[in-house]
Amino acid sequence: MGERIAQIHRKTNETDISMTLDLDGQGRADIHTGIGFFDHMLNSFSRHGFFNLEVSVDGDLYVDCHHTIEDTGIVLGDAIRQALGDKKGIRRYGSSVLPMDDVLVLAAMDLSGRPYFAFDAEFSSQRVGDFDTEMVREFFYAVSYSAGMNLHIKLLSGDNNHHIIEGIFKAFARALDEATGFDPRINDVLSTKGAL
Ligand SMILES: [Mn+2]
Repeated sequence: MGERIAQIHRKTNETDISMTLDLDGQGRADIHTGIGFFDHMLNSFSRHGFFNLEVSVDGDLYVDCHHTIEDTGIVLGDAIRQALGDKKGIRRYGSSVLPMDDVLVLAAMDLSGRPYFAFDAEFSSQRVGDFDTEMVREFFYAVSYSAGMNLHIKLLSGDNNHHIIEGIFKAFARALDEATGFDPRINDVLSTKGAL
C-alpha cells in the first residue's frame, strides 16, 4: 500500500493556499490561516482524526473571513479525495456522536464519490473570535463537494457556540478517520458497482 498523502497549492485573486494532508498520520499539525479560531479548529481536526496536516493560507482577511475559510474547505476536500486514491480496502462509511461539555454533535459520512451535504445546527452568536459562525456551514459544504463525500452534520443538543463548532470539527475528524480506515475484510472497493 502506498502513502496516502496529498500536497496542494491553490492560488486565486482571493486566497493563496498550501496544504499537505497525510491520512495515516499521528495528529501532527502546523496551521496558519490568519484566523486564530479557525487554526484552533483545524488543529482539533488533525489531532482527533490522527491526520498530519500542514496548512498555510494567505487570504483577503481585509475583506472578511469568508474566502479564507471557504477556499480552505475546497482545498481540504481536494486533498482528501486525492489522498484516498482508488479507495481500495477502506470502510467508506464513518460516523461519530461526540460530546463536548454541554454540546452533543453528530457527524456521518459516506465516501461515495457523490457529494451531498446536510447541515442542521444553529448559532446564537455571529462570531467566535474572528470566525463568523455562518462559515461553519460554508466550510463543510466546500469540503463535502470537493471531496465527493456525502456528509451529514447535526447538532443534537447544547448551546455554547465555541463548543458547538469545536464539537463539529472533532466529530467530523473521527468520522473521517473511521471512513478512511482499512478493514481487512475489504479486498477491493466496498461497492456492488465495483467503483467509488
Ligand atoms: Mn476550544
